[in-house]
Amino acid sequence: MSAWNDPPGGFHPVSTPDYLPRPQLLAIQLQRLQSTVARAYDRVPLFRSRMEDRKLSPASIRSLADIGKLPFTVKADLRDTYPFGLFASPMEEIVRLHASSGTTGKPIVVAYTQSDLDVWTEVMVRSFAACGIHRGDVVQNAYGYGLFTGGLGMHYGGEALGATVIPISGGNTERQLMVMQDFGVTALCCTPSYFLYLLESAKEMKIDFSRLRVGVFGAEPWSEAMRDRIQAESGIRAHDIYGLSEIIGPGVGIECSHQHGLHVFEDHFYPEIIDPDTGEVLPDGGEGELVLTTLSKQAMPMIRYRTRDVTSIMAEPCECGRTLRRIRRIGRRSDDMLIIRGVNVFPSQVETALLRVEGTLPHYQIVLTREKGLDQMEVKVEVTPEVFSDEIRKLEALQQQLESTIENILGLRVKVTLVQPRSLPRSEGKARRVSDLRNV
Ligand code: DLL
Repeated sequence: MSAWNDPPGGFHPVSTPDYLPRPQLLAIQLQRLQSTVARAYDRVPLFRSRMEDRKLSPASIRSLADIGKLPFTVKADLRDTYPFGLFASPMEEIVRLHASSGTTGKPIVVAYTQSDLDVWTEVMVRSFAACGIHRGDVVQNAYGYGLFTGGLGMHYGGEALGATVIPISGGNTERQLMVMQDFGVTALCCTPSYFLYLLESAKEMKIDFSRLRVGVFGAEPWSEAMRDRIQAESGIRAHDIYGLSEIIGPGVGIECSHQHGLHVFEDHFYPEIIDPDTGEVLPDGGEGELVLTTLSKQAMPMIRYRTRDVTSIMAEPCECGRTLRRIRRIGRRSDDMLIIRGVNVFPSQVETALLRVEGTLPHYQIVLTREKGLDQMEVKVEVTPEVFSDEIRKLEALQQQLESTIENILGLRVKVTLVQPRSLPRSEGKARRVSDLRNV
């Protein structure tokens, strides 16, 4: 790691794997793909049975193109094998667990060996370096610490780079701004929407953070227009960082100084783009769903994981000289997952919560708005006619019960509004449960 710890000026990017000649990179990918497939086949019953169904064995993978023969893995597989069914390492070798939203009441669980954590730290070091962050920088990490991968993933990367990391975690805007000003913060890690909120609050509080130079923003989609606004209003460089728990966490891909597509750390993650309807692999440049295969993960190898994120591969070389291919910024998903203040939410989770509480009808509507750049989520829920005629005290108790049940499942506090029976719009076809007013 010494090359990445060098002080500014002495930094030698050419010694990172970001600049490997493509043939060398492809050889590493093939060798790692073969050992990943062998590991998954030997140790994970679900992968083995799916491969056997297709009359495949690890020996069937002779070239990188052979990856197309392998079955996909989807989020439901993590749910169905909850909590530990996809682990390929014994518990004694697993040193960390994280979790992310599932589609119902239970989260999905992901595991790391020490070697997996080392890989994660390495890709985060390479991500920070690509954003121009180095030793001597003061990095405020406002991603949530805990089961969410944002906090700890960024944290260890920042420390290994040699930067000064402030593990402030999310929330408490006034304290964030005070720290930013008083500690001379030069780099900030948080969701882009939270940064907009910080900007607004800083203006109101007349806080000066002129030393801030770089933002490492991700965990939710954000547009080029939003970047322009952030950069113009704050004078910083705003970099997009992508990742997901199932694959590792933040650090799957990052924008370099050219801010034109995210370089994927292809020596650890193998990207493909498929047509979400047919599963057919699309050529470079075609827009579709990103599918990722881990190439070095031990505790939880993922074979052809369907991310549901829609993007395309940009195969043309980047001016920065990195040989890692890029993906376009992710603007949308091919499923109904919502991202509210960086938290993943499936409407089906809200439904699960409502079904746990008596007195409500399974008619609900999720309304999303944005106030001062911060996402707000309201759930309108129809109550039964009996409950509706109850006294106000009982209705208030029901509303509070719903808010805490939803918070338990989503990990997010939302506003619940009880409405009269039959007052929400009904649709004849597919129910339209989400009204997204964030960008209108
Ligand atoms: O959000 C990991 C992360 C933390 C990434 C901090 C970047 C920064 P999950 O909670 O598992 O992991 O959510 C993963 O969030 O499949 C995308 O839909 C979305 N997402 C993550 N980064 C971006 C991004 C983390 N830069 C899901 N642009 C992914 C758009 C993003 N969507």
